Amino acid sequence: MADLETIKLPDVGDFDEIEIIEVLIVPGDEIQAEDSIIVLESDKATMEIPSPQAGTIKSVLVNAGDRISEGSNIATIEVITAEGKVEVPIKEEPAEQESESPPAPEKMYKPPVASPPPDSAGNLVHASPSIRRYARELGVNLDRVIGSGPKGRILKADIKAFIKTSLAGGTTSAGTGIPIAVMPDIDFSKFGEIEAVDLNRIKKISGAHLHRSWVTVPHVTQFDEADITDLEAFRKSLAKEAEKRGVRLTLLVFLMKSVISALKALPNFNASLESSGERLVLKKYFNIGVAVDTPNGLMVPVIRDVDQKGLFDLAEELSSIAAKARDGKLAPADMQGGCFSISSLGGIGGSHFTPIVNAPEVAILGVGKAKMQAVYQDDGSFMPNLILPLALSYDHRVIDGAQGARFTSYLSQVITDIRRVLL
Ligand code: CAO
Repeated sequence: MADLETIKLPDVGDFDEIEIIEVLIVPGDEIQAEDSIIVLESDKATMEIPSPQAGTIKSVLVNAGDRISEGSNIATIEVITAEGKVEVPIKEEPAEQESESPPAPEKMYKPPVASPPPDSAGNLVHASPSIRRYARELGVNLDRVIGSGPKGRILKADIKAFIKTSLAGGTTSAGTGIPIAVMPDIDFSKFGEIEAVDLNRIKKISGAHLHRSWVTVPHVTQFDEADITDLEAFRKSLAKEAEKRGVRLTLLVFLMKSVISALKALPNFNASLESSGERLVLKKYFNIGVAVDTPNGLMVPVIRDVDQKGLFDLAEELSSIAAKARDGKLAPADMQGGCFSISSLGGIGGSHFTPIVNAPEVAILGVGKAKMQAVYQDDGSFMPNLILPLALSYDHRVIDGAQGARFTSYLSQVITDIRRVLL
């Protein structure tokens, strides 16, 4: 006996109108319970929705790009009942498929990628079924292709470019024209016990972004220090007031304000270079990206209009956006519109490090952990002062070395005497 049932979107958590980025089934597919049928993209992560039952897909009621909510119809399925197996149905053509994409009626949810590496999940790759089929036909492992489409989606052109560079002597150019030898796959199990773990989606996306910035932006990092003895005393004097307001006033909010002063004094730092490399877009607004360490990896939410906000408001916003990042609830808009980023590792430890510019921004400030140091005074004595390590990485196409040093000197002066933010 076979029953026709409708598969609906179950409760997927605190989401409404969530976008389908991929449909993994076509009419005629015979699937098992728990086989993935569609892929949804929430604010920051993808979710595969499994079929609750085994059977044969009769019709697919959604398309990639649709937005659906709990209870929305996804597909109809002829389920196998206890009485017997469903008859193998005559395969239908999909009702509404992309013109290029009526996929072969083979199962699309577990693509047999040619020679996949042992850690290949295959199913987290952002690519339409037709692109998956195209890749399979050409023996391309999609895990290795960097997507240039919206949200990192892999396009046909990306596969062609991948094949081209692979054929050109096993080299890849990361889009730069610079041949780079491909890292060979090594079987590390020859040397000892290993475990291969898939990178999550956030790591894959941020990794591709960081890699692009690293190879396309000529970086220089300028190191400096700021004496935060007075600032720390001031911060502590505000601790009670902050507590009453229910916020934690950390050093970072003072640094955000100080950076705004420096951006106003040196406007080339609040800019982006057009891709032609011929024009600089100067920004008249002051949004700061803050690197947040989350269980899923690095995320950089943006705090808007920092110039117009007070310390307590900024502290509140920083803690709520950092919590949102850690809970995986950032919306794409929360990470857009940044002018300059700060990566503060001071709460963790370490001194100077070289942050990677968060392109298309042109500079980023890396902050290390402040330490008490003996500082030479004009009268010949030494005083124990609290010294904060600063590192400014910048795009040398836009910022000259002299400007870089001016920025950190100016910033250091403002941080050392925070009253200067009023200037
Ligand atoms: N020196 C000494 N102490 C510091 C400090 C510094 N540079 N920066 C922060 N601290 C102190 C804070 O003041 C706070 O102390 P109190 O409890 O006395 O107030 C304590 O360290 C903890 O601070 P915090 O890290 O929780 O808060 P924050 O506002 O400084 O930072 C956030 C918030 C979200 C930036 C931080 O939690 C974080 O995620 N940092 C990691 C960023 C990162 O991963 N960067 C690398 C990106 S590249 O891979």
